[in-house]
Amino acid sequence: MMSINFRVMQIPQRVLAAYAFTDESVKAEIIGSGLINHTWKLTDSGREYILQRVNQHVFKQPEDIAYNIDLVASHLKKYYPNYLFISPVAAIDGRTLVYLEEEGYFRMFPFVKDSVSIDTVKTTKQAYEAAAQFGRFTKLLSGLQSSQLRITIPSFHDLTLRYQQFLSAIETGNQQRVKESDQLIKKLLGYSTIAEEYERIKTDPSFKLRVTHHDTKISNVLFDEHGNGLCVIDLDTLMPGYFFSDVGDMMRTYLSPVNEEESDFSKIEVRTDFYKAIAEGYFTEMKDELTDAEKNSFFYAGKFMIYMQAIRFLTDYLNADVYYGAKYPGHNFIRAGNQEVLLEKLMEKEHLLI
Ligand code: GN1
Ligand code: MG
Repeated sequence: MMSINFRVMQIPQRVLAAYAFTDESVKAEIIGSGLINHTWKLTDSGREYILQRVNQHVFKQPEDIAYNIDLVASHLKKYYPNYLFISPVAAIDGRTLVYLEEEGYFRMFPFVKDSVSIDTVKTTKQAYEAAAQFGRFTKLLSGLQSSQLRITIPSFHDLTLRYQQFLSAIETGNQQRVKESDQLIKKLLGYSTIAEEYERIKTDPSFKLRVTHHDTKISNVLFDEHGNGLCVIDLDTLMPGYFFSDVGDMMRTYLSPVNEEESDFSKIEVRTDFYKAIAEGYFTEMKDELTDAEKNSFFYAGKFMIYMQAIRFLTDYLNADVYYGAKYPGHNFIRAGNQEVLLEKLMEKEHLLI
């Protein structure tokens, strides 16, 4: 089969054909650092696109993602026609999701001209702008009942479930790894009050379910050339959720100058001014939407997401890296340890940040 040659994974000829590209004209390069989907940038006759292969092990019903995107697109088009919403490009057959037996699901977006995307938050302005964009997105969709969205990953940010999966992995995972991770396991079990707090929140009616992005890392925001936020992208995990999922993931990924891949934990830091930038950016849009109870849980957002990611990485390590994969032995153990240190650093600054 003819395909474009590719370092990580080839783009099947049939996918290109579905969008009426030919091998001769299209150029492809891999981009993105996501752990779940494959992403390429395509250039064809001067036009640029983003092509993605949806990971079917993680997203069992990719049609649900397409459904959610259509739902949100028509709501925004109707009520906020000036909002920059990036709709998928339809294939020749009119579908926005291409399924090919043996190859899986693919979808494509236009590449927004002159947009800039970044991988690391270097300035407080970037944190502010991103937080404002995610806040704005949820606010503009407040007229849409979040229960209308399809659940693309059941219980995705259900910390109770993640905690139970962690406990099961300790019981039934690779016992060699369990033994070697003893100290980290104990530390993370020691933070179980974070999961208990979530249990309480779930029954508290002052915490609202809203249209929530659930993956607010900085590469999911597009900026213009002046560094102003343009819009958010990657709506795979758009589902009903709590504000602290989005705010917490921003804290998890913007506060420290180094990310979850860093193995030199002495580089992990919580930058107070970046925390403030997230809060200010988010509140410019969401101040009047959030209840008092939610505002009072702003700091909790960071604990919630960092803790959940720490136990998700460690659970995966104990379960032989079946979900995230590993580029070197112990990769998920390092990621989990990194997140545990980040959590400690955040908690140390609690008195400064609330
Ligand atoms: C995954 O694929 P990516 O990097 O966008 C994961 C997130 C984690 C993140 C950690 C569907 O996101 O929940 O926070 O890795 N997405 C899924 O890097 O599990
Ligand atoms: Mg994602």
